[in-house]
Amino acid sequence: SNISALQKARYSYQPKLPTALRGDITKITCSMGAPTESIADQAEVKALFENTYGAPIARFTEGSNDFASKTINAGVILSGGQAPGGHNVIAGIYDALKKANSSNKLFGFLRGPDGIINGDLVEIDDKFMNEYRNTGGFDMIGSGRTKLETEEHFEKSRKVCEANGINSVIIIGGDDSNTNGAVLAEYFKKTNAGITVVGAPKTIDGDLKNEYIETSFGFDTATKTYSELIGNIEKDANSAKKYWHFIKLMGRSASHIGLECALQTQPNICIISEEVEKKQMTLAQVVEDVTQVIVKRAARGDNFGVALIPEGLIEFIPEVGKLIAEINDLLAHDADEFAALEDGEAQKTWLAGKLSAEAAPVFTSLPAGIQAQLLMDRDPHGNVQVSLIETEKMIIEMVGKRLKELKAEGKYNGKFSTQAHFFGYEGRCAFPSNFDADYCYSLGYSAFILLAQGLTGYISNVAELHKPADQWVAGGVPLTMMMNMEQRHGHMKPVIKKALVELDGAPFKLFASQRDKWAVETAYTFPGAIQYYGPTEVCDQPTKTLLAEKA
Ligand code: FBP
Repeated sequence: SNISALQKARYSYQPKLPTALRGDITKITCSMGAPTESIADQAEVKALFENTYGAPIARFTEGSNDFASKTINAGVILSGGQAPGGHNVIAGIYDALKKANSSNKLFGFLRGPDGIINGDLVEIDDKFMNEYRNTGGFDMIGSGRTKLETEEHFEKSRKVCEANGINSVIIIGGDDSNTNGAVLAEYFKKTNAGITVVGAPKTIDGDLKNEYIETSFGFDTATKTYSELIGNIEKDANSAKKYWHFIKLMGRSASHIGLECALQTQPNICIISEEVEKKQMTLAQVVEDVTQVIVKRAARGDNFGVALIPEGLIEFIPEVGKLIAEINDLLAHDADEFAALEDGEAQKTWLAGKLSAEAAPVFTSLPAGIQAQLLMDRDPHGNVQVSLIETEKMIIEMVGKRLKELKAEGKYNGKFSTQAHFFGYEGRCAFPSNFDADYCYSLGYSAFILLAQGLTGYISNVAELHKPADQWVAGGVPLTMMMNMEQRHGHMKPVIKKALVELDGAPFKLFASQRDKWAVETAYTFPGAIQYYGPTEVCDQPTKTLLAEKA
């Protein structure tokens, strides 16, 4: 069979629920708070969400409900990149829905938002569900990056739901997908479609968080997976003492993943993109900082180390960010001219003639390989695909060059042998940690209660996550509350604000207070592999980011 021993054992893991969600599901009710406002641009957001704006925060308490007398048929969508725990959100919805009324049905829309638009769906039954409990990945129903955002999409979705008797939709996704979920909820309400929409916060990047959402699911498992590998590499580096390892870490934009991994493994270097931007650092300065750590360690005879580099770095170096924006514009406007160029060299020459006086020298300073990567295919939105750019190799090459100069000046006398790594996809589909398994199951369970209560335009919410699961506080938060207006493709749009690393936040401060020591000394820590069974302090710990934020 293709079922590993661990997968088999995980099938029987019973995720932990907050106390309020244990027991008889017909004895749970929502206590509603006061009307809410969006975090900014209240008048504009309110005008766009006439029917759903200002809804109260919901918290679950003991009471009674009419779930047993209702028939709820729900459809679930997995949207965007994989994140460990998605299947458990579905399991939480499924179990709550069947407990409330065994004739309720749960459908899975296939391959992401396309499933609801095109009417590709499958009914989930016990056997199908049981094959995916506590497993990683999104292979149960698939995912996709189509954005559910046009009126045509909404109308098609309405028809598909009507044809299948579906009266509730759950969107498991990141900030964009949940923003679109809010717009869909508003549309359904405005058109009296009788379909409610509830979201669940997903992304390994950890950038869907705010006052209410303490973390997005998947971040815990992904960072633990990367930290295991980083710790192992640190051990290897300190054993052989001959390599500097440069590790690029996934996370399209924010550096939460890098920061969390640094707190878990205490590497010599961890670049935080948000700090680079705040300090308006040039690429040369970033390279110099890294170089100086290598020089200091070499002076102690340590010609080895580990450096973490966030995937989004280059776009946060102001001058490189501007260069990329210029290239994006040029490629979009003069696409035909560019396509007619013969080869990479011709492309570079063409570009050199078009770039501004500010951007041209930045382009020239980049290693040839990176120059070529900046000219590669764009994503459907015309953006550079940062996960394809080998930033770790760029840093290695530029640092190597700088070290040669210092050597010639007699300021460095070490050896610089390197290894480059990229940790990304390997963290997105691991078996969810107990934390993510419990959190996701609770999110799914909560999502069902919200929609059974007839609430729409909400995101499922589980808080107090630094405490043991029985003390978690569950409920729902209206999506409009998390919105502000931002410029997107030339238009002002309501969006859920993306959370970047805050330089005055506790996790960054903790890192900043230690990093000079970690830079020079060898202070590595070795988290080891995620443990699913054993003592609580080994198996159920949330991330260091969460613990620092809630301390
Ligand atoms: P989501 O924001 O959709 O959760 O995806 C996150 C992510 O894993 C990023 O960290 C990464 O940059 C991107 O997806 C990679 O996208 P793709 O899977 O399309 O290569």
